[in-house]
Amino acid sequence: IGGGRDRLRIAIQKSGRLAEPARALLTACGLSWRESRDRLFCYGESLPIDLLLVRDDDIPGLIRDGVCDLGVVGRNVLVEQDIALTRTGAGPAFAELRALGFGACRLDIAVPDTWDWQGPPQLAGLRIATSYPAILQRWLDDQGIEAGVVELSGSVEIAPKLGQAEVICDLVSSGATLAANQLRPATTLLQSEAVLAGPAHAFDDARGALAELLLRRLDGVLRMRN
Ligand code: PRT
Ligand code: ZN
Repeated sequence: IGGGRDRLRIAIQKSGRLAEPARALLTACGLSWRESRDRLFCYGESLPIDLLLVRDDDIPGLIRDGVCDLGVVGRNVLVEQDIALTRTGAGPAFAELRALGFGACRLDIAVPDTWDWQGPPQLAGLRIATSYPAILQRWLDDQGIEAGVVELSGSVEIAPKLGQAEVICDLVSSGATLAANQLRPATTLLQSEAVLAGPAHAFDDARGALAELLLRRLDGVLRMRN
């Protein structure tokens, strides 16, 4: 780490929603890899661009620590960790280099479907369950609303039923999960999709040219897909 490297290392999700499309996109950019035995690290063959297969939540931290140079991650995860890091005074940690056109979802406030939704001020004094406390708190601050933020790592949609919160703030794509829990989307905090993330500052060694080459190819592939 540091001191310059001549290979580029990209973190992608090991398994999950973004894993296959991320790999397919990089393959379409002309990258190929030699599979390693532990299948966590893939050595780049056609170009000196390697893959690290990890949990999506670890990707921003790996970029910040310089373990990886770039990552494919949901904007929701990137923004959440960027706000959290910026708060600690370190300054913006990440750059969103490209939106990748897959993994689309929204981070929504959802309320019980029996409620008559009258707008954000209705949330004042309530408890909101979420896995995205930093994005939610920033939005509440912007709106000038004081509400309780209940951080949960999963199963946010059942929090109202369990009495942990009155409303939730969670990712939504089809809306089926909300409907199955007698909730409905009320307002959107963030439009998300998979993005190519990098550090806030440009590379000052051979990785800079590699990253530029990749971005040029990526732009070509994304143009053909749209
Ligand atoms: O193991 P690892 O930590 O890597 O994976 P993970 O389980 O944390 O992530 P994963 O694979 O579930 O999601 C990865 C990324 O996909 C997210 O960070 C988002 O950027 C994106 N994405 C797109 C989604 C969804 N759509 C989505 N629908 N992530 C989660 N969901 C959830 C949603 O919260 C809801 O509970 O899926 C459920 C079903 O959604 P509906 O509205 O279609 O019913
Ligand atoms: Zn995750």
